Amino acid sequence: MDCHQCKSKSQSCGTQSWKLPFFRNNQPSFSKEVPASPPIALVGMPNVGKSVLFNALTGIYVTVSNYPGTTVEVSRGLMQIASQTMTVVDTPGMYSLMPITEEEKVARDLLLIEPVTAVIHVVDAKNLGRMLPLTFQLIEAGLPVVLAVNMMDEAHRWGLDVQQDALEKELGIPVVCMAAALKQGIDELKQRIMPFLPIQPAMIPA
Ligand SMILES: Nc1nc2c(ncn2[C@@H]2O[C@H](COP(=O)(O)OP(=O)(O)OP(=O)(O)O)[C@@H](O)[C@H]2O)c(=O)[nH]1
Ligand SMILES: [Mg+2]
Repeated sequence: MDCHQCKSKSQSCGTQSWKLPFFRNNQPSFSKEVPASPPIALVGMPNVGKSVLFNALTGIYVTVSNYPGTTVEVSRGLMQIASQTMTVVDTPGMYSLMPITEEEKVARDLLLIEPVTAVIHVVDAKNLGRMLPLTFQLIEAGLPVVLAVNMMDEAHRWGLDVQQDALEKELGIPVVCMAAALKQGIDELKQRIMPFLPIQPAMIPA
């Protein structure tokens, strides 16, 4: 069996695997042993809907623990995407990659010190101008960013719209317009994350 982490042909490269508890019959069937691929990280300013999106993507097996050496809580959960089980991490709200608070430092460390498979930058569609500078910082840091323009329901109520294609072209990254609280755009978001996954769908035996 190939190791998903280091691509070696050996049985084990020493990377960590999660052993999951048994699930009830009516719950989606995750493989019991999850490859320790780097997580997909949800980042963004406070109050933009990261945790609502985290719950919409995961919700089956979630752990909450303090980030090592801090009192900052970090939630990790599992998401099923293209037949793969990926870890999703919900980071504390951050305004910039140059941290001021302990929460921001944890969010920065989760992105820049630990490896990530993809970074979902969640922004409030009503305040794009205020939030895009962090998108640029994430892109400049070389991170694999997908922009989730959330709260489109409220933006529409305010008479605002977002030109998804134009934004995507300008930024050069995938952009998804969504309303996480209404579970709108979740499937499209998963589709746009797929190219970043360690194993592409075509490589998974039927
Ligand atoms: N109308 C609307 N409200 C949303 C949407 N997504 C999230 N919310 C609301 O926005 C508020 C903040 O959501 P959270 O998920 O707690 O935001 P967060 O980014 O995790 O905030 P921090 O943890 O403080 O950084 C909540 O009241 C949500 O119900 C959405 O798509 N539409
Ligand atoms: Mg939150």
